Amino acid sequence: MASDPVSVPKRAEPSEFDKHIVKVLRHRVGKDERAAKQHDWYTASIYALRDEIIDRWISSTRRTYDEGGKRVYYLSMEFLIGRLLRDALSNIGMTSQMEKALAAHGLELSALEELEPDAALGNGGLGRLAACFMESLATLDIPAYGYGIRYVNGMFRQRIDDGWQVELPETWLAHGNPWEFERLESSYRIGFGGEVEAEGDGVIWSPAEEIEATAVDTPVVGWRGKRVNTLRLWTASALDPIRLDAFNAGDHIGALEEQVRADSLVRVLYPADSSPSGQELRLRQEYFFTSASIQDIVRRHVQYEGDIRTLPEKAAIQLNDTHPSVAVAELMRIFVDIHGLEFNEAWEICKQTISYTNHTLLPEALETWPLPLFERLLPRHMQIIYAINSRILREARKAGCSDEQIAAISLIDEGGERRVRMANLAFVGAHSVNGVAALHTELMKETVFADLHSLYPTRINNKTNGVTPRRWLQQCNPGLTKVIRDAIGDDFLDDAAKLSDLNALANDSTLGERIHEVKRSNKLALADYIKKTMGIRLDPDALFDVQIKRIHEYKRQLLNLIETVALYDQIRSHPERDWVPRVKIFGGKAASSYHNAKLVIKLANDIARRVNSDPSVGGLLKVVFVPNYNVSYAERIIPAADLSEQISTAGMEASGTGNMKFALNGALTIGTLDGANVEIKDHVGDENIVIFGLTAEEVAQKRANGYNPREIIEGSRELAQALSAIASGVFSPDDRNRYAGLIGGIYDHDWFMCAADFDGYAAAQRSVDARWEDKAGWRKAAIHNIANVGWFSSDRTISEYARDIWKVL
Ligand code: T68
Repeated sequence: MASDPVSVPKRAEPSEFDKHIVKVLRHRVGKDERAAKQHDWYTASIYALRDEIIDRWISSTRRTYDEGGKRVYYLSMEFLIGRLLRDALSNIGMTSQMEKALAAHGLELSALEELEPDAALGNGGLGRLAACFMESLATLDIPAYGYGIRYVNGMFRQRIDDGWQVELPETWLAHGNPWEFERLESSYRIGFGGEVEAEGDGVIWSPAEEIEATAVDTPVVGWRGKRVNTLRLWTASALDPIRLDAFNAGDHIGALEEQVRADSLVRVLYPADSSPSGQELRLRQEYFFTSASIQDIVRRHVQYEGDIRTLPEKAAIQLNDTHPSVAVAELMRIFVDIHGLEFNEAWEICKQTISYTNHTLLPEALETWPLPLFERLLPRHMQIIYAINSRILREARKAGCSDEQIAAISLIDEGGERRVRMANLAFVGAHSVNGVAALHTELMKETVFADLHSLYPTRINNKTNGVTPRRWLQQCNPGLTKVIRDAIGDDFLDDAAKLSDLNALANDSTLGERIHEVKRSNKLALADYIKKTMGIRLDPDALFDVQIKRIHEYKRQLLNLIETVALYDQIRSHPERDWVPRVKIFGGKAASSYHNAKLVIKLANDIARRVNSDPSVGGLLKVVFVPNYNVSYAERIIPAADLSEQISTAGMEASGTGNMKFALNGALTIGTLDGANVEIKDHVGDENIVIFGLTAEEVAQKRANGYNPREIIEGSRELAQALSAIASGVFSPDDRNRYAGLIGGIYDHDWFMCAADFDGYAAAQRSVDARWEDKAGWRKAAIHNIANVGWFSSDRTISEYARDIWKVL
């Protein structure tokens, strides 16, 4: 049906907007409305909407120039923006206009929305946070640019073949991208390699290779369309796309080599999260987009302000993790080599301009580069880093630091192969270094940055993450939004903190009933989708227990699976008990090189196959691993969840943001005292969240004092049985040894402490069952969750960055 021409029913006078869409369809898409296919209408709808957006975009930009305001620049390797049509329509307030206009042609907006590819230019939380921040910046009327890379292939598409993850390229640009504007006039040269020579007082860097970066802009519409900001993504091309001399001499491939090298820079997103890849191409990508962004920022400043020295008054540059931290050296290079500033003065200006956000404490995730590679690719930057380092280390020595402390502070890791420490570079080059949840920030001070923190004790600060309530409540859950509006009015639409008015209504059984009905209909919609796409039938009255996120050992999908197996055993051993029917939903991608994470996906699928086909569980337990989890899938699943799994080993999840989205949609959390879970608990109240497991402090103590998982397993019959069932091949009869190594790891070291937390987790799950049986109690807890997580709006987070770090509010 999708490609059929759409028949035109008789209708009333067309609206102005309707006329506009038809005009766009003819003149820009080049189609007659009688012959237009769904996809033509989709393109025309976006173009027509875009016209509304562009007017506001231009006026937002003009306003910033006229007011001479300070701009925020958010540098991020990743922007996980997902689909934009629904978001833009809703924020600009044109959803029903669009619906009516399309209905006049027999079209449904929701069907056209499904045609939009999901822009997955990110891995997980870090990239999605950047997208939420962009929306909140526009909403709060803060002039801002997001800077990143226009990957041709974003996050891979995940297919599940016989239970195994298979990675396929995702071609989100295959049908063009109606949202983007190429800005050929905004192009910069990016150099790599070559020589550095002294010349007079200064130096000249002559790169061996140069690539051109060109801006491609996407408008970002804030809530109620007040401001439209720019997401500027860089694409790469060769200065000389085809070397005609080589081509004419018969070297047809060699003639195109430069273009191929340029293309490869922006070809793919590195699909590994929470662990940097360490390959040369990655460092090239980092420098490519960082240099283009810094050149663009400096160009804009000098053009309008004249004096480079006033940069910090007009520009705040936020580094999203260390991926753009070469910005510190690049800004210094431009100040010193191009604008002729003296090093010390340049350093002060640099620090005042830059700030850095840390997203992980995992030691293996802290980015470092082999010094020879760095020096070969960026010889001038390496010199600058040495110069910064000598200043910092002299300062440290003066402050009385020990040799050991100096070694930890140094920008160069001297243990073994010498490496450049990007986190230390970002730390010293920034006036603010922030963590993303209160616990994470405290741990930053105590662990990875302990010595830098003692040298610069006021630099580290906390900015607890948030999510945009437009996408994660209003747009993904219109049913719940309507119920809330009926209950407390519209104030919460502009200020999520106002959701707290719901607290007074927590005992209102009519409200509880209405929220329950919305949840049920969201569950039904998800069940329909899963039936249609996977052929698995789900009971919408069962408890939907959901863990969706990147697959990583520290996130402990394995703990959840072990508990699932234990529950399966229990149900079979005690069929006489009143079990709460559960649906366990899993989703997420594993880095392609991450063996254990891929094995966890296979295990989830193996367990699902066995459990779902076992008549003895009688539909009391279903297990589903949804393939290709992405932003759009999250928008379907989160509104349908009853229980949100946030069960990372305490101290390892910096914040989490899915936890906030689930609570906002009325799910209860089962979780550890990790990341932002701690603050969610403080906000919703102890009685409205289910907490279990070791604390971060206890985890650290156990690790320090020798932890013996074997002893714990021997003391827990349920755990021992579940582990031995998995290890012995009960779920993998085709390859009985498949999970021997994975489970063996739990016996031998259990780095993520699944064994230590198992009994607590299983007991917490049974307490969830008991709560579920108390329908009124569950509904009340759901209301308290919705009511009290307004604080986790990214508007609140961005206001704090704006006030404390960027000084723009
Ligand atoms: C996440 N980090 C944190 N990293 O894990 C999560 N890493 O706790 C937090 O809520 C979120 O950031 C936002 O602060 C990531 O998502 C990556 O995706 C990543 C990508 C490349 C390299 C390293």
